[in-house]
Amino acid sequence: MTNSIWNRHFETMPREQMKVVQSERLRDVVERVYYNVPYYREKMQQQGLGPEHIQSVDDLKLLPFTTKNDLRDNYPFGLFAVPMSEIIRLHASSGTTGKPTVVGYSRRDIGVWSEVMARTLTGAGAGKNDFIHISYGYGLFTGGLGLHYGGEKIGASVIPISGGNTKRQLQLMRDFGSTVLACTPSYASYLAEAIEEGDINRDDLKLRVGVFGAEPWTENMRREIEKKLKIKAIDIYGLSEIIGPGVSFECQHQCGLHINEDHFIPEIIDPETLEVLPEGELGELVFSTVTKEGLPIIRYRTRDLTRLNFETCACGRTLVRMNKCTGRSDDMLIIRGVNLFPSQIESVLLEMDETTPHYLLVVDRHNNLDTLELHVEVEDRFYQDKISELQALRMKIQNHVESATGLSVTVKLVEPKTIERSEGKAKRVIDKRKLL
Ligand code: DLL
Repeated sequence: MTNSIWNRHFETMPREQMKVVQSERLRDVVERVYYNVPYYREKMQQQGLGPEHIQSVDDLKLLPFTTKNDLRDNYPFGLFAVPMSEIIRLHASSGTTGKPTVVGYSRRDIGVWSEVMARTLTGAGAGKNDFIHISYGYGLFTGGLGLHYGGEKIGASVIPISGGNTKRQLQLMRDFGSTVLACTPSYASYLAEAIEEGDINRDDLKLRVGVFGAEPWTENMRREIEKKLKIKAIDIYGLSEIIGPGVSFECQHQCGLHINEDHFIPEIIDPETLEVLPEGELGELVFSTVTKEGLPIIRYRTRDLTRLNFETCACGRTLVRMNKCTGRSDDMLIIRGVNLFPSQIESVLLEMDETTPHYLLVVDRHNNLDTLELHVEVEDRFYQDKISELQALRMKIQNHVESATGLSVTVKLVEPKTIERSEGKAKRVIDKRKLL
């Protein structure tokens, strides 16, 4: 089961042939949005473009970009390309401000979604004999139902437990003999912690693999989860605007996430100049969906930063791979002129024995100067130490953060288990400057 491929035809297709498939599908989607979505027609007309100008994937760069704001401006259904009678599902992702982004699926779209999720789960080594414990939220968030349909498609026994009530989660995981855990990496590490403390031992569980995504996580965090839960931790990536989970997935080799590029064509652009970057360079990931009917989307700017690798993987898949995303062009904080990704702080904390990866960054501004405060949970056994030792630890963290990021930070040590745990996406930053 381990090295299976769900759709050998598309997942191992020679790259030249993939380009032909993509070009054909691109011509089709451009025609569909041009004639069915006034927003796209107007934007293309403004640039003097008609469907006839887009013949192959090489012409993709001529098309205008789409952003989250464009979706909000057309809230709720303005970018849908089929009548509402053809839409059988709606999901929405909460924005940081204002209106949510609404996405709609036709019956065929749900089929495509199940297909790409079947590839994802098969890539993780799951099959029909597995029990998939889905702790991603069910509801408007795409995580729960996305994994659900994929799990059913591969014939696994799906457990739609959704989030919440960790004690019960562990109990059912043990009683049902769950083998695959699907949740955010932060919830996986929370579960690991709950196992360390609770009545259910790791050895009472049959877990062997985790499919984790929906938020950035580092290699260090992967190692930590793999060690504590004794599983293989697989990274899965996606976003509601493109389909939900199922956009890309790691295989057993854990060396980049295979993009389902017969459905979603990736590009990497410079987020400043918006130029397409040469192969292999780091930049912002942009996707065009070429098979979606309900909400086809052209050159969607994800804000996620990564690079692409076009080499065939050891697993045999020819699908282009993206690197693990550890940052977004817009969750990047700029503090006193220095760029900071929360994942940099996480890496520092994971490398120290005395701390846990649970932290909160509080950014504020006093007298026009940015301030950065880092709240860190200390491992239980260290928290009992003398004040002078804790003081030394505080200094040590400050120094490590400073040398890793070039930023001075005020560290506040907090008691174990006092930083709020998340069952969904972790909240790591409070930026009070935005409220000014
Ligand atoms: O998070 C879909 C999803 C559900 C993916 C379950 C994987 C598993 P949104 O809520 O629209 O959709 O958030 C999308 O989350 O642009 C990334 O910034 C981030 N993200 C998703 N997966 C990963 C990942 C779902 N594996 C946004 N690594 C994306 C890093 C991720 N960031």
